[in-house]
Amino acid sequence: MAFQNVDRAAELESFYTNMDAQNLEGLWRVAHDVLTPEPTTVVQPYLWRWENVARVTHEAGRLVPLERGGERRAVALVNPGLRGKFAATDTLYAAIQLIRPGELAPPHRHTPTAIRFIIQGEGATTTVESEKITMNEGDLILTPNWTWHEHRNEGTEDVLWLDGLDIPLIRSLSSIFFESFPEDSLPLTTATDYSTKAFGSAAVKPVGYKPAAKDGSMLMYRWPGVQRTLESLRNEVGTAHDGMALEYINPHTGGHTLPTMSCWMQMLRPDEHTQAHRHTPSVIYYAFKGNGSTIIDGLRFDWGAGDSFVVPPWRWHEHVNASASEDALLFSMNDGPVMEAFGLLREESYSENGGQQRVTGVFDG
Ligand code: GTQ
Repeated sequence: MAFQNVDRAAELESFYTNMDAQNLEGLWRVAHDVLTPEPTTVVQPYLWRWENVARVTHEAGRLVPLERGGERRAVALVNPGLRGKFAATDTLYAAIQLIRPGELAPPHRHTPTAIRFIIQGEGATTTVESEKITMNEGDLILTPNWTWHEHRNEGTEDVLWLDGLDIPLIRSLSSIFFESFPEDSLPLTTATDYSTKAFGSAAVKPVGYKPAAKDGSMLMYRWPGVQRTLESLRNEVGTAHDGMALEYINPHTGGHTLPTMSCWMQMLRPDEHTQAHRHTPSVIYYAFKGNGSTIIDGLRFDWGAGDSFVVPPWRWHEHVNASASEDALLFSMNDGPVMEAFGLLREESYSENGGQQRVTGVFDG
């Protein structure tokens, strides 16, 4: 009997070696790694301090010219769990982009979709397809999948913004296409800021309006309107897990910001401390105003204006405004629309300890 077992073990071993040589693998050997009871990810919760990111971005401004080939002066936030992947989460990429006075970031288009949240500086514009859009602090500007776009700084100061793209998702689908516009700049056949004129105030649109983007997305959202909405809702209940949270919607469909990404602005009112939850979408946050903390799986990430941080999929998290007098505003993007489209959107509330986590450590970079 023992002899037979040894025999069988030796036979199995050579069977597996043989399978491997033929690029074959048995599910029974890997099932526990593949079919996990819950999502697993190498993405780490992480925070990038504004001070460090800004220093590097300005150094790049001094050292790195803006030219075709490199395309953009964008400093990417690389998740330590995804080194070499040029990604902040499994699906999302974020970067700080700098454009200096007089510079043109050349026209191009690509299948990854981009969002830009303006951080600092006046006088820059983004042209999307044929419409030039002025960029001011707090505005959100979209360049949907395969739309031509270029950026210009026509002012006198450096302009910085947060780029968010679905590059990791589109790469994982091997669907990256990229094309340079054959001329130096895009022809402007639509009025400057036409989208703002058309969609800047009430829930109306010009009769016969056709979205410039092929996927029907909106092109821009102005900060003053978002700010007014937050202010109007200040004394309303809001959400349990995210404070007073707004999603930037596509006014043509009422749906998410973009087919692959949703953008949010959250207001945490003075002393507000949310309940913890976890969900399948991953989120990249940018602290726009104020100071606070986000507790991710017990680790407290303290943030101030300009800091960016990542909440990986399916990790417990809750937010705290550290101030008793000031609001804290968090801009964020998430891959929820993809999750929803494929029936993968799940969310769970934290039920222990009154719905809030015990802090077991503080993130120190
Ligand atoms: O501004 O078009 O951060 O194409 C990465 C790729 C920005 C852009 C990025 C891009 C852009």
